[in-house]
Amino acid sequence: RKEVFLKDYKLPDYYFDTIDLDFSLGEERTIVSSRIAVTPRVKGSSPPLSLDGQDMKLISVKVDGNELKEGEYHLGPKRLTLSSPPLDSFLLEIVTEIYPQKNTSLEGLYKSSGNFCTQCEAEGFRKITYYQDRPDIMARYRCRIEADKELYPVLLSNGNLVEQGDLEGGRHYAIWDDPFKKPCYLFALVAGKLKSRDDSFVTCSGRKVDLRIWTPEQDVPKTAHAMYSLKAAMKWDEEVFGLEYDLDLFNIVAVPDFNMGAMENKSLNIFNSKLVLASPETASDEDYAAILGVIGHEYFHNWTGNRVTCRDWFQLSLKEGLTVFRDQEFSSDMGSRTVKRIADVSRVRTTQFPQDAGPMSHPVRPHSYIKMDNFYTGKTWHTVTVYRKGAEVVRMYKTLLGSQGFRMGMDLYFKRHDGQAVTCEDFFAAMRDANNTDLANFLLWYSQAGTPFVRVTSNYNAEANTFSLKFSQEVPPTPGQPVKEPMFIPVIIGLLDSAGKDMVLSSMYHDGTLQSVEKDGQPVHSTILRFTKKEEEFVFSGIKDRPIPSLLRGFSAPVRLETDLTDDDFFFLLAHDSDEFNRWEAGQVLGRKLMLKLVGDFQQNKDLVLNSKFIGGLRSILIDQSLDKEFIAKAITLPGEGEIMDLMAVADPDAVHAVRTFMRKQIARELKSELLGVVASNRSSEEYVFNHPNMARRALKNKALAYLAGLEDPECHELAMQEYKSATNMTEQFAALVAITQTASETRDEVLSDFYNKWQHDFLVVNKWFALQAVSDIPGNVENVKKLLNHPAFDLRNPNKVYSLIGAFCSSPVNFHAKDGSGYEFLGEVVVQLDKINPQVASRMVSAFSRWKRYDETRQKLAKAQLEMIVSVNGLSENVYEIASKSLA
Ligand code: HT7
Ligand code: ZN
Repeated sequence: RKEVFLKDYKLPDYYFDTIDLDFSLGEERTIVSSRIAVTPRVKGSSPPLSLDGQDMKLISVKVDGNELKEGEYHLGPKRLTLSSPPLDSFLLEIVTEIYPQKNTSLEGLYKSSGNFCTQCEAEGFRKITYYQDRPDIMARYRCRIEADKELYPVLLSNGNLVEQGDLEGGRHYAIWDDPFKKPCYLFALVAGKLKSRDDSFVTCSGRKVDLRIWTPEQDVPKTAHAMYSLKAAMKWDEEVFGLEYDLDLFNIVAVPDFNMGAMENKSLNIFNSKLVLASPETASDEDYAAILGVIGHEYFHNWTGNRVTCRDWFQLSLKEGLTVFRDQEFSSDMGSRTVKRIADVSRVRTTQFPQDAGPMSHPVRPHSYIKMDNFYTGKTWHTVTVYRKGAEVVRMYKTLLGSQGFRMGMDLYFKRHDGQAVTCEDFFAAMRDANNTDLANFLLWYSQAGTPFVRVTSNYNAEANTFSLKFSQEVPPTPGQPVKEPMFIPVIIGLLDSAGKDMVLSSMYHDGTLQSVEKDGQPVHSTILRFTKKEEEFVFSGIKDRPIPSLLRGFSAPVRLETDLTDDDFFFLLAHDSDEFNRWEAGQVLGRKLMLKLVGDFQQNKDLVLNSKFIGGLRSILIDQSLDKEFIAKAITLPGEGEIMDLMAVADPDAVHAVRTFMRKQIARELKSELLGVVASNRSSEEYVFNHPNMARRALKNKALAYLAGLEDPECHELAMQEYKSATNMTEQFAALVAITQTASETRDEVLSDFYNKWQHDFLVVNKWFALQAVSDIPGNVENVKKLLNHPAFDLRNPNKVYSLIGAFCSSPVNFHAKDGSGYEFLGEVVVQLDKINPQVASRMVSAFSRWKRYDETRQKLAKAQLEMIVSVNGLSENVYEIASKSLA
C-alpha cells in the first residue's frame, strides 16, 4: 500500500481551467461526460497527464475532438494516463459509466433513500470521472443534469441555475454554472424528490440571497431551526469577520445516508439529516446546538475553505482548524461562552489527547498518509487532531494577537489568497505580517505531534514581595518523532489575593513585557506569559501577599498541566476564580485527583470513602443562585471514565467504573434534598424554546435527575418515571429515559419498548434509542447489542445507525473492554463485515482498538488478536488497513 508524503508535493504539470460536466442519470447506469480545458504548466513540454479514477467504466477519451486509441493512453485500476498530450492548451473529453445505485461507500455519486447525491471530499470525485483529483486544481464548473422528471423532479448543482427544460421520454434537464473556480472536492450534485423551505437573507451590501433547505416533503416542518441557524451564521460572519456571501442562492440538502456530519460544497451544502432536522418533540437541546454549530461551520467554509482552499490534503487543518474555531466562536456568541469553552476543551481532552498519546498520533499537519480519509476519522463527527487541535492552534493566534490583531491577520489572509489553494505557512505569514510581530517557533504547532506536558512550580518571597512561576515543558515522543523541540505556549494567568479577587498585574515580570488580556473588549486582570523555552521563570514584583495563581485560563494552550497547587488552593479557585473556565477546571482537578486515589483504594480492596470537602464544594456550586445553570450542570459533572483511565499507567476500566459509580451515588445521597429541589424548581410548563436560559435550566434539571436516579431508591425512580411521562420535549423525555434505564430494573424494558413504540416512525429518534442501549454498563450488554444488530430498524449500510449502535457500544468502558474479550470479538467481526460495505465507516470503528496497549495483559492479548485477524483479511480496504496496522505497530 502506497504511502503519500508531504515532502513529495509537486506542482501539477497541467492546470484545468474549465470543466463542463454532463450527467445522464439512470437506474441501471449513469453516463458522465466531461469536457476539460487543459493548459500545461510549462508550455512546450508535455509530460504524461495522469488522471485519478476508480470503480467506473471508461467509454471514450478524446483530445481536441480526436478519439484516442489504445496505446495512446494507459488505463490502470486507479488511473488513466495520457502518454503524450499536446504541447499547448487542449480540450480533453472523457465519457465514463458509473453505478451509483451500487455505491455503498457513500463517496462519489451514490443513492440515499432513492435520491442521487454526491460526496467528493476528500477523494470521491475520482469515482465520478477521470480527473486530477487534488485540491490545487481549481476550475470553473458548468454542470448539466438529465434525469427522469417524475422520479427526480429536483436537479441541483453548484452555482446558478442557468437553464432547465423538459426532454422526450419523461426526462428533464437543468444546467448549473458556478462562477467561482473550485477544486473538485467541492463539486456537488443532487437529484431527487425533495421539497424546500424557502427564505432569504439580505447581505450587508444589500444583495438578496435566496436560501433553500431541501428534504423529503414530510420533513420540511423540521427545518425551521436549520434555517434560523443559517441566517444567524450569515449575519455573524458579516459582523465578526466582514465576510459576505458571494452568490444569490444558497442550498442545503439533508440526506439520511452520509459518512460524516455535512459537506461544504460551493452553494450546495449536503448534510446528514441528523444535523438539519429538529423539532422540540424529536430533537434534544444537544441536537439543536449541534445543528447551529454545523450549519455555521459549513457556511463559514464558504470563505475559509472554498474561496481560499488547501494546496494539498496535508494542509487540511488550514480550512478545518480555522473553520472549527470560527464555528466555536459563533456558538459561543449565540449562547454561553464559558459553557461552550468547557464543552470544547472536554472534547479535546477526551478525544484528541488520547489520540496524541497513542499509535495514531500525528501532527496537526501530518507528514504522510496511506488513506487521506483517515484524518477525518475520530470518535466524534468532527474529528480530532486536524480539526480540534487545529482549532486550538488558531485560538492561540487570537490569544497572542488579540481580537483586533487576529482580524487584521484574517483580512490580510483573504487579501493575499482569495481564489488560491494555499498552505498553513501562508496563514501563519498573514497573521505575522498583519501584526508585524515575531511569532517565534509557533509553526511547531503544525509539525510536532504529541501533547506538551507543562509543569509549574510557584514560589512566594515575602521579603522581596516577589512571586515567581517556574515553567518547564516536555513534548512526548510520538511515532516517527522521537525528539521534540520546546513549543511556543501562551499561558494566560491571573493572581488571586486572599479575598479571592484578581490582583492588578501592573507589575512586570523579568523582561518587562506584560501582555494584557481582554474580555468583551475590556482589559481584565490576566496576563499572557509567552512560554517558549524548555524551562523558564516568570517573576512578579510588588506582590504583598502570597497569591493563588490561576493558570492556563480559558485553556489558553492545548497542553497537559501539572502544578504544585494544593487541594486547598484548588478549593479556593473553585470558589473564587474570576475566570469561570478555571473555576470549573479547579473542580475537575479535584475530581480527577480524588477519583485516582479511590481507584487505588479499590484496586487494593480498601473501603471507598468520599472526601466531605469535595461534596461541600459541589453543594456550594449547586446552590449558588448567582451562577449560570448550565455552568452548574457542568461543574457538578465528574470527569469521565476515559479521562481517568488516560491518567493511569495501566487503564483499569472496571475499577474506574466502580469508583465513578460509587462517587455518583455518594454525591446523590448526600445532596439528595438539594438535587430534588433543583428538579422541582426547574420544571417549566412553557413551550419549548431553544435559547440559553432554557437550555441551561433543562441541563441542570436533567443532571440532577440523573444523579438521583442512580440512587436506585423508589422515590427517585418514581420521580424519573413521572418526568418521563410528563415531558413535552425530547430533551427532558430522553434525559428521564436515560436516568431510568441506567440500572437494571423491572421497568427498564417496559420503558424502552414504550419509547420505541412511540418513535419507531422517526429514524433519528430510533438512533437515540439504539445508542442508549449500546452504552449501557449493565454486565454482558454485548449480547443485547448483538440482538439489536438484527433489529428491523437497524441497517449496517447506514452510517448513523452504525455510529449509534456499534460506535456507542465501543465507548462503554466496561462492556467493550469486558475481560472475557466478548466486546473485542464483536467489534472485530463487525469491522470485517462493514469494511466490505463502507471502508470509511469501518475504519472509524476499528479505531476503537487503537489504544489497546493501555490495558492489562489479558485485554492486550485479546484486542491484539482481533487486530491481527483484521489485517489478515483478504481484500481489506486501505482505510482499515492503515488504522489497524498502525495500531499494531
Ligand atoms: N469538509 C467536510 C469533510 C467531509 C468528509 C470527509 C471524508 C469523508 C466524508 C466527508 N463528509 C464531509 C466536512 C467538514 O469538515 O465541514
Ligand atoms: Zn469543515
